[in-house]
Amino acid sequence: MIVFSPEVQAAQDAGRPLVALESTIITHGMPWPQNLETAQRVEDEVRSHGAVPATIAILDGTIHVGLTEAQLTQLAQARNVAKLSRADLAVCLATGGTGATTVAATMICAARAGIAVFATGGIGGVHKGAELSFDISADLQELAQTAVTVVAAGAKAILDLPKTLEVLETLGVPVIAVGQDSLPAFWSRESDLIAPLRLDTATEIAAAHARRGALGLPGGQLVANPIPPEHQIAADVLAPIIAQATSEAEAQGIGGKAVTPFLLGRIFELTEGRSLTANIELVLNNARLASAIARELGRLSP
Ligand code: PSU
Ligand code: MN
Repeated sequence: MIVFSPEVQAAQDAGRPLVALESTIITHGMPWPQNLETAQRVEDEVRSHGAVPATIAILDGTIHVGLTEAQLTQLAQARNVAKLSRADLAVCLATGGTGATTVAATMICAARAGIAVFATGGIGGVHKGAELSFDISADLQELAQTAVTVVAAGAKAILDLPKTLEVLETLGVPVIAVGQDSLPAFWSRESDLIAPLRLDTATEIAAAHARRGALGLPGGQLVANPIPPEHQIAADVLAPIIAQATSEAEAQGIGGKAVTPFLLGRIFELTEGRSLTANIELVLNNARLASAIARELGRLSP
C-alpha cells in the first residue's frame, strides 16, 4: 500500500533522519504557483538541515511517502483534489483515488512508514462557533492516538485557540511552546494564552518524544514554534480580517472541509498576500526545527 520515493527509500535503508510533510497545504492551503514553490523550498530546507523530506499524498490508490518532482508538480496544479483525513483514507485507497493528506492523514501515513517527525504550518483545531457547528478538526484526535511529533506554528489563528487548548488537554496531547511561554498563533508570534508546556531545544523535544513512547503512551506531541519575528503579522491587524472572513464564511453557508481553505483564501485576499508570505516563512521555520528534532531522535535511537 505504501510506495517510497527513491530518495526516501535510500534514507530508510541508511537510517538517516526523515521529516514528513503534508500535501493539503499544497492543494488547499496555498494558491498556484506559490504552493509548488513552497513545497520545493520546504523540502530543500529539510535537506540543508541534515534530514530527508518525505512529502506524503495518495496517488491512484497508493500511499506515496516522498514524491518525485513530477508528482509534486502534478498535485500542485491539479484541481478538485480530495482533502483526506482519517475518515477518508481507506475509501480513497480502496477506490484507486487521489488525494492530499491533512495533518491527521499525514500522521497516520508517516507512522506506518516509520517516520516520527512531521513539519507543517498550523494544525486544525476547534473552530470559532464550534458550540453550535461542532466543527473540531480530526487533527486533534490524531495527535492523541498516533505517535508523531508535529511541528507547527501553533494552531491557525482562524480557530478558537482557548477551546483548542482545552480539547488538547482533555485528549492528553502535550502542547509545547518553543523558546517562549506564550502559545504562538500561526501568523503572530504570541497569543494571550500561556502554552501548557515549554521546551527550548530540539534535544529536549526529541527526548520527550522518546519518553512518551517508552511509557507506552499513544499519541504524539504538538510542538508550537513561533514564526520568525521579521515575518509575523500583528494579532491586532489580523483580528478584524479574521472576523470578516469568518462572517463571510457563515453568510455563504461554507461548512465542513471547505471552511479552512475558504478562510485561508479570504485572509490572503484581505491582507493582499501578506498572510501567504508569513505562512511560507513559518513553514520553512518549522521544517528547520523538525529536521533538528529528527536528527536528535536518530541519535537517541540509532
Ligand atoms: N497548515 C497550513 N495550511 C493548511 C494546513 C495546515 O499552513 O492549509 C491544513 C492541514 O492539512 C490541516 C488542515 O490538517 O489545514 C486543517 O483542516 P480542517 O480544519 O478542515 O481540519
Ligand atoms: Mn472541520
